[in-house]
Amino acid sequence: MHILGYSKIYRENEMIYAYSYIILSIIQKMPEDSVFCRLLERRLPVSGLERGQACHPERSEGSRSTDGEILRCAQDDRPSKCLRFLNVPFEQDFKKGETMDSYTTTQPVRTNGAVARSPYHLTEEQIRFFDENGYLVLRNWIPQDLLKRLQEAAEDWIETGLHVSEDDPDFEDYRFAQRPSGRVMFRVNYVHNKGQSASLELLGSPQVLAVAESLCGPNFVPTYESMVFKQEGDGAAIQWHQDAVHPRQYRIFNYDLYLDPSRADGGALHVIPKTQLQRQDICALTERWGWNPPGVITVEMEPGDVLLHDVMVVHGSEEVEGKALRRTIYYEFRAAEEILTDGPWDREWIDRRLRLVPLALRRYEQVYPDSEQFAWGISSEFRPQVSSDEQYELKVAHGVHSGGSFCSAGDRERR
Ligand SMILES: O=C(O)CCC(=O)C(=O)O
Repeated sequence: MHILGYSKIYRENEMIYAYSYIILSIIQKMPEDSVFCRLLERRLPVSGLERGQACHPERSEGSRSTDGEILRCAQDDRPSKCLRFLNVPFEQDFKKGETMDSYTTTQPVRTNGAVARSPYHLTEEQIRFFDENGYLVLRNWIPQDLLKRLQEAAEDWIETGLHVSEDDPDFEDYRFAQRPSGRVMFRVNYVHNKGQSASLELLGSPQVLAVAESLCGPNFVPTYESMVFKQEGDGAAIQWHQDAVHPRQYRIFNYDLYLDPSRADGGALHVIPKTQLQRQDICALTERWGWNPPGVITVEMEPGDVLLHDVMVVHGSEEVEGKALRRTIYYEFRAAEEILTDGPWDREWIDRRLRLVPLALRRYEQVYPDSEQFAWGISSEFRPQVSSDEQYELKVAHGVHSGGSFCSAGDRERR
């Protein structure tokens, strides 16, 4: 009885597999322009705050770029991949903000029995989320006293930039753009040598360095430091782009600290999760979707919130009218091993950049002696010797940059 029952179920299952196999084979052989495929291909509506499943980068079919890759989104996957509907989770809605908030924490979290090394290190779950989606939000990450010092420093940087003379050696670090309304400043590069130590305190804080160590390992290198801002009333867009494109053997990320609120109706940053896996054809993406690609999220932030973004995740911000001041400090980090493997800088440059870390640690300890300090675990082969000329050490220029992906050279300059 038992054996008979079993073999009956077995036979039934076999029948189901056989039927499924036949149906799959038939679908597989169907031409992509068949009625059945076209029925499957019908785009689902993308509206309001809801977006479809995030995008999958694929080789371009209609791209103007010959060797380029194009963003294929789940909704868009269906036309060219008739069969994909069988295994692509389709139209898995999430609302703007939802994904971000569910991965927001200021608490140390236990994962797989392991405790994050400090409350400021990322947990395994957070790292996994970052790797899958290309971004992670850390809410309320920077303490109020440090935040206030940074806000004051930012005011000073902007004020200095507005009056800097052309013969100042740092003149080029204050970046301006020509808008219809006139010339506006939008960026300050190399913030550490701009007369305010708050940027160095931030760099030396465990809130920054533990995150850098979590994503880049002990030999993390602070590779860029700038402030990007939109002056009050300057609502110019920052077009979709990837900051830098690299072979992805290591993580490279930007640490974006918000000094002001950034809201959806005020030109907040848009991110297209999962686009970080390869170079994207930004022109094709922009042409096809404008600011509404499926899966896009809008990253609403409060002062003290931090967005970590993979330098290859596509991001940008829309033009808005009557926008409030919105300042973001961007620190980029790469592993020393990554730079040695992929360039574009050499070992001496890495050493100069690494010398910023002990300066920053010392400054942080001077200003916040009672706070938890970051224990720097850099390997001995990379540990730098700090010189006594602090002002000289504070600006380590690049000379050359890793190429990103933009739709036009103008966008590269504006970012
Ligand atoms: O702050 C923004 O709106 C975007 C800035 C940006 O993406 C960049 O400078 O690379």
